[in-house]
Amino acid sequence: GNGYREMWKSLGLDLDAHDQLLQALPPTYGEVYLSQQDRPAAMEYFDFVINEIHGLRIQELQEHKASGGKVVGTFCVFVPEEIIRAAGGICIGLCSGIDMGAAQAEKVLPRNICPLIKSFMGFKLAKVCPYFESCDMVVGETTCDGKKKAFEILNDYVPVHVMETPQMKRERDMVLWREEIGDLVTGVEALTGGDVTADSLRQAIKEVNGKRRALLRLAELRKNNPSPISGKDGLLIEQIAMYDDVERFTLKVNELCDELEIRLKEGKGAHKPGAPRIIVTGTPMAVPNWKVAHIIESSGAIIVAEELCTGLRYFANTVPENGENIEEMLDLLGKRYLNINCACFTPNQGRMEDLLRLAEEYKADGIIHCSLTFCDPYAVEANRVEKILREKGIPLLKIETDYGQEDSGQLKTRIEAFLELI
Ligand code: BJ8
Repeated sequence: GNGYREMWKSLGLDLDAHDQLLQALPPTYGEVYLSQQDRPAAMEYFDFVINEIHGLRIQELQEHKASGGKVVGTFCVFVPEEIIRAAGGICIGLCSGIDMGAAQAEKVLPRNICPLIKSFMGFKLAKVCPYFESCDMVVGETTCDGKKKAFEILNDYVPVHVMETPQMKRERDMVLWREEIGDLVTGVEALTGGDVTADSLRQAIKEVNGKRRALLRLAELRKNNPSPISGKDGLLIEQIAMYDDVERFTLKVNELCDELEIRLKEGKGAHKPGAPRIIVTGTPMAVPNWKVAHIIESSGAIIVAEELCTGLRYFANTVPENGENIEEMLDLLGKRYLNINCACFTPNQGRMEDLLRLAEEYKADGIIHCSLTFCDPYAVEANRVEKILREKGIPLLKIETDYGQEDSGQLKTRIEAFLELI
């Protein structure tokens, strides 16, 4: 509401451009989310979070900053949130799923680049994202070429600490990654003025594990047939996980799971009996990118899992809590993170094994591979995915799309044809 205008102004937002952004969200949200029949009551909290997306949470960040705290933005699930928390900071996932400030972004970036990269640069240059403007530092990574090089430019506008993510997963890569983790500790400590101690790190690991376990509990419930929750709602929760308050979010996801367990006992599903069960895999679907999920589910299928960074890749593994001292804890943390199966790695066999395992565990009828336009790692790796799924007889549809709505009709036709076939 209007009560937040002063806050947005003090953050240096371009208020006119920001108004336009805020007007774009509600109609889409209403159409994609609020139109769903008989949603679990506990979804109310997540609706509230979206409704307050530039309000309450930003106010919380500002209060944290007013009492001397720091806010750190990230763009990749390789950046360990635990370290930022252990040093007293708040970690916010910044990657953005809407076309914003494209004209400004194109002043510093090529026209033909991944929409996720263009979007975060646009958000920064157009000054429309209060999360971005709340950040005291951003942590980047050397995953794909586009992001890696864009961080050099972003550093002109906000301090960026870049972690070198290896491209392979051998012993020597683990050694490099472990050193990068150590450097992040030093960098974050210098920013917050707080020490990462064995106690604060242990606590942070516990809290973030709690969040991941709640998400995993939700994912497990979706293995049921019928699934008690729509894939769109599942995706929404996974998106909110990136920036909401960790403890409150964990509590709310667990409350939702309690309700879903009751619904399951009552035989209530979120879809018609016999709906095809789909797993989506590929590039992240950052908030508010609901396009493909909405098309899939409004074509009569149910999405049962996201093999995405806004999905299982973010929470499928926890950090062992038995580290005895800080070095051991950082070792365990490093191992957990290097285990993530991003297409920036070569080879990326872990992702293929995961897909086969997930298809079986979630009883999927088909897999839809979605990559953002101009994303080479995922678009090329789609070939490996296709090969292994063909060997196992699992139907696959490959799509490439951006944040625009122009291709919605064409995507719907292709997705409907795929669903007919499986
Ligand atoms: S761990 S998937 S969050 S790098 S920005 S690679 S879409 S061209 S996001 Fe990612 Fe970390 Fe990997 Fe996950 Fe392609 Fe675009 Fe690059 Fe992207």
